Amino acid sequence: MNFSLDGKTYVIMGVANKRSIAWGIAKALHQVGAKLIFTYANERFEKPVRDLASTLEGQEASFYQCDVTNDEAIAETFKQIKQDIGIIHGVAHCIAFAQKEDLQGEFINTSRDGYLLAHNISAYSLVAVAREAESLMTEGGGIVTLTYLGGERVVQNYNVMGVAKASLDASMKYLANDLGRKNIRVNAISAGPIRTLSAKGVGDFNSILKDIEEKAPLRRTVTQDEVGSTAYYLLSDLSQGVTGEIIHVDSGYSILG
Ligand code: NDP
Ligand code: N5H
Repeated sequence: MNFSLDGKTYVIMGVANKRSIAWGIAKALHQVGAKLIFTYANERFEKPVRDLASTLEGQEASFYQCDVTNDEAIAETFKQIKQDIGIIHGVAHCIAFAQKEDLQGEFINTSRDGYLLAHNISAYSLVAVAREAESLMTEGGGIVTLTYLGGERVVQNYNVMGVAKASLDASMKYLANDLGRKNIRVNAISAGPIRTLSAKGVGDFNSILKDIEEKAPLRRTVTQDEVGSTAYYLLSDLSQGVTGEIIHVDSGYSILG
C-alpha cells in the first residue's frame, strides 16, 4: 500500500480563504506529495486562492474559475485541466450555497427559487462535476464531498440546506454505484460545525460551538485539518474498500440521541 500521494493530482473546489474546509484538505494532500488544482467560483477569489496556494512549499498548483451552476463552465474547466495537466486522481467538492433568508425561521417558508438554488449549487453540482471528472480519472481514484448532520435529521435553521444535503448524500451513493466499476470511489465527510466564511452571519454560531464542546463525546469542536486528514484517507489507497460512505468528523456528536 502506498501512503504517499506523490505523482497524484487532485482538484480542490471551494477554497474561499484560509478558514475554508477545502483549504484544510489542500494542506493535508500537499503534505503527502499531491499536486493540486484549485477552482474558485468568482474572479474575486482568484488572487486570495493563488496567494494561499503560494504558501505551500514546492507546490506548483494550477487555478481555474468554475461556477458550478454553469454546465459549460464545468465542462470547460475539466477540458482545460485535461489539456494542461492530463489525468487526475480525485476531486474534493467543498461547495454549498443557500440564500440567507432560507437559513432562518421555518423551512415551510422556503421559496421555490431558494429551494432550487440551494439544490443546484449544493447537490446537483456534485453530479455534474463527477461526470466531467470521470473522463480524466483513467487510473481510478476518489471523489469526496462535504455534508452536515442537518441532512440526516432536523437541525434548527439549517432548513433548505438540510434538504439539499440529504440530496447530496443520496447523489453521492448513486454516483458511487455508477463509478465503482471504474475504480472511482465516492464518499462524503460529515463535518461538525467549523467557523468559516459560510458560517459567518449564522446567528449564534458561538452557542452552536459551545453546545458541541459540552455534549460531543470528545468535548471539543473539530478543525479544518482534521477534516483534511480524513479526506486524505478517503482519497488515498488507505480507504481502498470504502465507497458510498459518510464519515462523521464531528467529535462523535452524531451518535447522541
Ligand atoms: P467556505 O465559505 O470556506 O466555502 C464555501 C465555498 O463554496 C466557497 O469557496 C464558494 O466559492 C463555494 N461556492 C459557492 N457557490 C459556488 C458556485 N456557484 N460555484 C462554485 N463554488 C461555489 O465554507 P466551508 O469551508 O464551511 O464550506 C465547504 C463545505 O463544507 C460546504 O459544502 C459546507 O456545506 C460544508 N460543511 C461546512 C460545515 C461548517 O461548519 N463550516 C459543517 C459541515 C459541512 P467562492 O468562494 O469562490 O465563492
Ligand atoms: C445549523 C447550522 C447553522 C445555520 C445554517 C447555516 C448554513 C450554512 C451553509 C450555507 C452554505 C451558507 C451560505 O450559503 C451563506 C450565504 O448565504 C452567504 N455567504 C456567502 O455568500 C459567502 C461570501 C460565500 C463564500 O459562501 C458560500 N457558501 O458561497 C449549520 C452550522 C452549525 C454548520 C454549517 C455552517 C454547515 C454548512 O453546511 O456550512
